[in-house]
Amino acid sequence: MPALTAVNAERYQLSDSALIARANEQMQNEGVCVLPQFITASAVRAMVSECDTLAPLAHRSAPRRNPYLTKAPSAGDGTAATVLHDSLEVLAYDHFPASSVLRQLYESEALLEFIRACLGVEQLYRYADPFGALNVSIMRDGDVLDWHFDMTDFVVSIALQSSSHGGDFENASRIRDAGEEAIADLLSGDRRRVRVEPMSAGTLMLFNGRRSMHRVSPIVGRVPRYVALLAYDTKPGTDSTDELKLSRYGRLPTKSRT
Ligand SMILES: O=C(O)CCC(=O)C(=O)O
Repeated sequence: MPALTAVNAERYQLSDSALIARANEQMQNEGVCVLPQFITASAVRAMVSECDTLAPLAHRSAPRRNPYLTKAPSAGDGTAATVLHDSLEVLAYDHFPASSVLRQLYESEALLEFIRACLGVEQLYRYADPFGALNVSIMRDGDVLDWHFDMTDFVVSIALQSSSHGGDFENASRIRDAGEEAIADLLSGDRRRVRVEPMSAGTLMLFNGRRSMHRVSPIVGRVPRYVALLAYDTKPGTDSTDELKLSRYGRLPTKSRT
C-alpha cells in the first residue's frame, strides 16, 4: 500500500489551505488539533496487524517521575515533588521494516510538509533518534501514562486501536499558564479543566504538550491500546538522550565502527 493511500483522501487533501488554516488556529488557541478518520480503515487495519506482529519485541518499562518529566522528584518542591508512575510497552522505529505501512507514511515527504504547514513552522525535520523518531506505545490491562507535561513543543500521534475500556487521552489545555495552584488541584483530582480528546482509531492529533498537562487513563480489558507517535523538530539532527532511550527502549544504538 503506497504511503499516501493511507490518508483518507475523501476527507482530507494535504494541500487544502482551509484545513491547514483551521489546524493553525486550533494549535494557536487550544494547543491541540484533532483530525478524525485521517487514516483509512484499511490502512488502520494494516498498521494494527504490523503492531500485533511486532508487539513481542516491544520494551516494557514502568518509570517513576514527576509531572515535568525531570526524573528525580525533589522533596518539598511543590508539584515538582509529586511522584507518578507510568507503565507501558514501546515499539521502536527500527522494529518497523521498510515495507511497513506506518513507516512509509512517516517517511513520506507529503505528510512531513502537511504537518509543517499545520504547525505553522518554517522548517520541520524528522527526529534523528533511531528509536524514537517513530514509535508505537502499547498499553495493556492495568497500564497507565499518568499526568505529565512534554519536554518537546509538539507531538503528532495516530490512534490505531482503542483499549476495551479506559485509555482516554485526558487533557488540561494550557494549564501551565494557569500556575502551580491549578496544577496542584488537578493532581489532587480536580477535573474542572480536563477534557477528553476524541481519539478513535484513524485519528491524527497534533498536540502541544509543553503547556498542557495530559495523561492516558488506566487501561481496562483484553484489547491493548495502540498509538503511533511521530517525532519531528524544527531543527535538523535532534536526538533524545541516552537516558531516555534506556528508559523507554531498554537499549542504546550500536556504535558503527570506523
Ligand atoms: O499515548 C498517547 O496518546 C499520548 C502519549 C503521550 O502523552 C506522550 O507521549 O507524551
